[in-house]
Amino acid sequence: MAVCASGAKINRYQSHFEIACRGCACGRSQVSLNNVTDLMSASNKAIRNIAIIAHVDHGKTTLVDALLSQSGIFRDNEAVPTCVLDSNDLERERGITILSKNTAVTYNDTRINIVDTPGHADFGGEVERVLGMVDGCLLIVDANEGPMPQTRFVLKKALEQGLRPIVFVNKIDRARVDPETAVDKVLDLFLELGADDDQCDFPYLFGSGLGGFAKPDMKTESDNMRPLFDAILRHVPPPVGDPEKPLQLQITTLDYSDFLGRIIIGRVHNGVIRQGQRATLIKDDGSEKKGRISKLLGFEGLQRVDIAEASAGDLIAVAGFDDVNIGETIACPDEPKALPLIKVDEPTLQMTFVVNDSPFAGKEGKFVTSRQLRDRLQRELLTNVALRVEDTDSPDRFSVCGRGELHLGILIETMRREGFEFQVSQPQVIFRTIDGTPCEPVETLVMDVPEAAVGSCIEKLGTRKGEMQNMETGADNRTQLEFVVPSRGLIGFRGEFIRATRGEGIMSHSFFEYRPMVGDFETRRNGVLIAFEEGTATFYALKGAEDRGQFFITPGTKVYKGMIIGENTRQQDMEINICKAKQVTNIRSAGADVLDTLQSPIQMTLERALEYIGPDEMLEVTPESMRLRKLPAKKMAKR
Ligand SMILES: Nc1nc2c(ncn2[C@@H]2O[C@H](COP(=O)(O)OP(=O)(O)OP(=O)(O)O)[C@@H](O)[C@H]2O)c(=O)[nH]1
Ligand SMILES: [Mg+2]
Repeated sequence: MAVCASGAKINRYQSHFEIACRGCACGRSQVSLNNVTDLMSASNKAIRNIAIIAHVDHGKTTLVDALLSQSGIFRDNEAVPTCVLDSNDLERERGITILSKNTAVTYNDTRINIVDTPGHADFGGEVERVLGMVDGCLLIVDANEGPMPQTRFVLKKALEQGLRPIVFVNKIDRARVDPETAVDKVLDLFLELGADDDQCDFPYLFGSGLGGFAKPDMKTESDNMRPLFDAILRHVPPPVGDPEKPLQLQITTLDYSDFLGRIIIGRVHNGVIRQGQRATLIKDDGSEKKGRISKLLGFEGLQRVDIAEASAGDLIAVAGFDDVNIGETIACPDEPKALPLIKVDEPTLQMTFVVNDSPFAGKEGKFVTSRQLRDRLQRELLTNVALRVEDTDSPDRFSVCGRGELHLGILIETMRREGFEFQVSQPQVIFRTIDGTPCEPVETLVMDVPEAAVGSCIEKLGTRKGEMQNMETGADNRTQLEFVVPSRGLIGFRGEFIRATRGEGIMSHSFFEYRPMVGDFETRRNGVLIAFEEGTATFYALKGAEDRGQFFITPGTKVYKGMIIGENTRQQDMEINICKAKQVTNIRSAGADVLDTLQSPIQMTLERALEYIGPDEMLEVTPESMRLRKLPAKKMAKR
């Protein structure tokens, strides 16, 4: 945020014009939003750029569906899937947004460029990345839940950018909602985050993305989204930027098409960009590369359409430059001037990716070598802004840092589906030294649990050095607990939480800040059951060892010596022979074999395995399977 001569903050849309700040006595006149609009070129007036931000599942993508369909971009008979912007496979499977995406609708002759963002804390980097390209944001809050940890994170980032959010209290179609209290809580959050007077005086609406309606207050009847469209036109300032200045386009998203190659998505901050023109790419190290804009595309609903030119303030896609990174600038070749690079928070979690060296290595994957692994990780860095990849002293191991287990988990799952085979180590929290003090990341954790489970949740977080911030008992005998807890304490906590609440609890957490280390604590896990030799697991052997613990495998699974096949009921690890077959004799036994069944095994999904894995263990990931393995003592010593 810019600061004027007397040190007061200047709002983003004002600072671009170098005009006076609000409520300050530095001598320059105050400028209202309408004056700002007058200063715009005619083309800028007809554009609004807005990001949709919220906590996970508060209904961002569903709201975009409603905005798209009510702006009339779909044909009447067109089959449109729900959450149409969640277009990649993993997003559809999990029902979450992972990557932020651009779309645009036209309302009253104004183009509204909309950026949908992910709400999950691990993808916070995506939100930070796109906030620089918009002039306003729509903060969605669930009428029932109110602001949650990630609401706080995204709002903080938006306020830091000088944006003035419009608040949309969503899901009011549901029973027993309390929308007015949600607005009060949002105001508290604004105050807590140090919003200025103008930001605290935020416009708000009530509505339902699913129901497709918005209204200014709870008493009014409405069956459409027009009040929201109107609020966007009224409260989001038109984009700033000078079309007369030399071209400056900042790259915020990268995409790829087989036909066009690398596609760059970003905002034209200044100047005009034309199809076919020469341009200069200014890299993050300051070096310059000349090229040509081979394709210029604008957004229209879900389509990207050819356009001849775009001017300052618009969000567009271009092709023509291959070797680009997020944050770099495409500028006018005669006067190349870089925009400041995009800054995102540092990662908090580290994992080591290792070439697979298990006894079953190379059997199932297409890409298995260290070079292939390294190239793939480097490629990911181009688009994944919050990720860091570093080489280690061994050519077979790479240190990969991300924003959480899900962030890294999605990368692992994507690579696995592409045919990669590799191993990953237990996720480790990244410590930092701040002013000479060793610090660790802490997170805010909000849990909604049945009353009966409150005691055990508090106790479990106590042993993990969590500090309780708030406790509220709501309707239906459910209690909301708020904690600040070291990220270390949350690794592996989800499984315990599900057990403690018998699957009825809801928890969500988001990075809060770095704090001085709180010392060691133990997060106990039972020992594991380890396969004693290579072979195929048999029903007979599994049945015989059933009282040892719970298995992760079924009869017929191929195992090797050192592979983890289950969890022991005791604290120690135990090797067992799981491939024993029943002795076959040709003497008929008196009683017929009783039809026997095995206890159902624990399904080790990727996320569960990442939470479960211990420090001397590895998770082997291949396109077909996921296996946990105990590292031999010799290998551990090498680590
Ligand atoms: N009752 C009701 N349910 C809604 C409404 N809007 C969204 N939902 C439901 O809430 C769930 C989450 O919706 P999404 O639109 O995927 O939420 P999101 O904020 O985009 O989620 P992420 O992108 O993963 O952060 C879905 O099951 C929707 O059907 C609403 O207005 N009313
Ligand atoms: Mg979404």
